[in-house]
Amino acid sequence: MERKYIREVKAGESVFLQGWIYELRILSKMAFILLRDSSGMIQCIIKDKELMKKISELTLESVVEIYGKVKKANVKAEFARDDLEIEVTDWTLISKADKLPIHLNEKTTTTSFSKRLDYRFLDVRKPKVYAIFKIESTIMQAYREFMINEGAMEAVFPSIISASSEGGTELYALKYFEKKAFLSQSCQLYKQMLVCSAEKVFTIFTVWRAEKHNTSRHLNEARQLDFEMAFADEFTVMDIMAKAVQYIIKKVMEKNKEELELLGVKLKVPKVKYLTFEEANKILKKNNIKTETKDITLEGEKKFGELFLDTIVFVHDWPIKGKPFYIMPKGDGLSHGFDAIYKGMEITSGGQRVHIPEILEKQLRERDLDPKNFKSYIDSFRFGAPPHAGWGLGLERLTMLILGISNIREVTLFPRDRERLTP
Ligand code: AMO
Repeated sequence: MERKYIREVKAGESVFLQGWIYELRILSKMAFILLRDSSGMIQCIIKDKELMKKISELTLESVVEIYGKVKKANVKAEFARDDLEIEVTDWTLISKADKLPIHLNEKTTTTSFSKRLDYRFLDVRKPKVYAIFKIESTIMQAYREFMINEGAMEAVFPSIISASSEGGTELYALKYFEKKAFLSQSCQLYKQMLVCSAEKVFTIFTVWRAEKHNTSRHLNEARQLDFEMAFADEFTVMDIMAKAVQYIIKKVMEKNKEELELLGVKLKVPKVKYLTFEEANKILKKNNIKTETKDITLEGEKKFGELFLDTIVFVHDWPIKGKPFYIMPKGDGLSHGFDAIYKGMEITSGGQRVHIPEILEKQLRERDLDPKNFKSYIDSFRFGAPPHAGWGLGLERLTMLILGISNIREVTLFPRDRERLTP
């Protein structure tokens, strides 16, 4: 008999199911199993004397195969299908689970977050945790879809690099045979090199930042949704970024209705607002929020979340002092760089890039970086380089903000932070 997923079963049919035991209640003459597979959960009832004989072998999270008849029912168990149950005609234990180190069924007891992360491979079996990663999967798929529809080319870039792309202090150094190398902080230099041929480029890229502080919004290993486009300035790509995020959120609303309901999240497709850095700071001052000359403070980002609900706030005309060497200067101390703030947090940095070698060299020197270490990158703009612009959007930041989750580790399957290197 062909295996059926729990989501597919219909009243009246005989089915063969495979899955994990989420809940187990053994009475003297019958047993109730809540069986879970990747598609859902269903109540299974064992009544037959023969089938009850070895029932004590079963443990929570053991893997079983169940044959049974699907019956209409009115099931009250949380997470399980409420309309159907299985009358078991046969079952087999496939893989017995040891005593669980964390509670998956948190009806009465909860587990600390740190311990949950120690056993993340089990933690992800909890319906609400699983829902987060299903949504994150939709976010990545929707991003790909959007970019493919835009006519962008997906590319992969190296994760071992020879020089910093985002400032020297946050690098993980490693030995590369006789040379010194680093883990990539971004694919910035490479996406720019490719955009000079491919015009529109995107990738989902893992970045490593050796930031020492442990905060609820930083990871030492994070993912970025990157985009780069030729013959474009910052305004062209801010518009594309807004549309990408709107598309992603629409897809999550469409594809993850059940997960959003499970997590109690009501989503809205965000509006878009554009502010210059100066306008942004005026608004903050008016609201008694401290401002800085080359960045928006965390408090400021938070304030924008309150003032502009469900809105992507683009702050452009950013001071060049506050932007990396690859951002195009605009004169008057300003730049073609921008940040995007959504629900009170920066989700994206981007801008028009420098495609003129002399300006690049000057900006590198101004930041105490040696142009010699960037030779191949600078050279790539000597052979016909169009003006171009792009951005990097934090995947985990976007996921946590969409879901209203306050700690970035909750939306990271196997987070890497100051303390955590396993699992
Ligand atoms: P930036 O360093 O601002 O820009 O990163 C872009 C976005 O990536 C996310 N992000 C992080 N998320 C979690 N933990 C971290 N440590 C972390 N660092 C960054 C944030 C951030 O807004 N190359 C440029 C982008 C570009 O101009 O194309 C860059 O990396 O959401």
